[in-house]
Amino acid sequence: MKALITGGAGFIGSHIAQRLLEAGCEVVAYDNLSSGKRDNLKGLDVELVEADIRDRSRLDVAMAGVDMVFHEAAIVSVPYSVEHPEQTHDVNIAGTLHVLQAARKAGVRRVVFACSAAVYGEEPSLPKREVMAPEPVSPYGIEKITGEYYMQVFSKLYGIEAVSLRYFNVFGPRQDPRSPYSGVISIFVERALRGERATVFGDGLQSRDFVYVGNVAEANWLAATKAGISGRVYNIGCGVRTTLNDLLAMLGRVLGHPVDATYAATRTGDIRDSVADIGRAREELGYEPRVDVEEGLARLLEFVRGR
Ligand code: UD2
Repeated sequence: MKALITGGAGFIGSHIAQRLLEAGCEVVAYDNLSSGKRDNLKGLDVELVEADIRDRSRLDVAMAGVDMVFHEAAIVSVPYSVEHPEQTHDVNIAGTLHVLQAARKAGVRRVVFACSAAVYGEEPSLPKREVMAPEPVSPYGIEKITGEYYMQVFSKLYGIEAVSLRYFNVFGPRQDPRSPYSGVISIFVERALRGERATVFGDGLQSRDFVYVGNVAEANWLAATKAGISGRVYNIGCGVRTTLNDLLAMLGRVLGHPVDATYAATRTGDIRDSVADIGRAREELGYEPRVDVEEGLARLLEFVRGR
């Protein structure tokens, strides 16, 4: 089986690559290296195509003979989308349409789309369930729900099998900690190891469903291989709500010393609370988040220290 991963040299993409190789797939990573890195694929038997998802002709060539596509390429930052909505629209919506069109043209059997919990936005009830009406509060949220609608419409109109996974807050090895737009765990870990204080935007009582990247890679494999789920949407998290203050305490436990934090203003476009109901993924995909947050943090620390 041949698989193509857009954003394959990125954080999540490279973990999917690893999972697919374990399953015996031939893997192509399609990445413009804007945030992805060659290094993320070191030691993996993966063909890297260095190209942009907005480049249809390169996509068409790369899709030849591909059976399944994992569409991870995106500008993933909520605050960046607030500042640069036209650019994120272009990559996250137009880019997704290009990927779907190229996949359709090449006769790809199934596309698995990296959607996001950001689609729930202001919908106040917890935990988040897939049947709730999306209420995005950032351009990023709009872009991800649009991608998801495209998956569903392509599945109905053209018969291409398309499945969306709404990732909650993914963390783990190879997540880049160096940008202000990076995921909070990668930033906190990096700062803690340098003996620097973490900055918490807000009171630290905002909550997220942090999910270790290995669980997400497994969910992708299940979403690519389960029969009869075309057009479906699944939450992928742990189903556990962790506040940023809880996270700091947990990190302190794993590190063996407390992590100091400074509290600053709340970030524009941020949602307050987020936790997934993963019942549908459990039932229909057989998904189980085998690595919990604390174990994931320990694995991340081991990786960062060994680097
Ligand atoms: C994450 C994903 C996003 C989307 C969303 C789904 C990243 C980078 N973004 O957005 O793609 O899938 O989840 O809900 O993974 N914070 C601090 N200090 C810092 C950095 C962040 O307090 O130094 C706070 C931030 O204000 C927010 C929380 O931590 O309240 C999580 O921020 P994030 O950027 O890690 O993730 P989020 O939920 O905005």
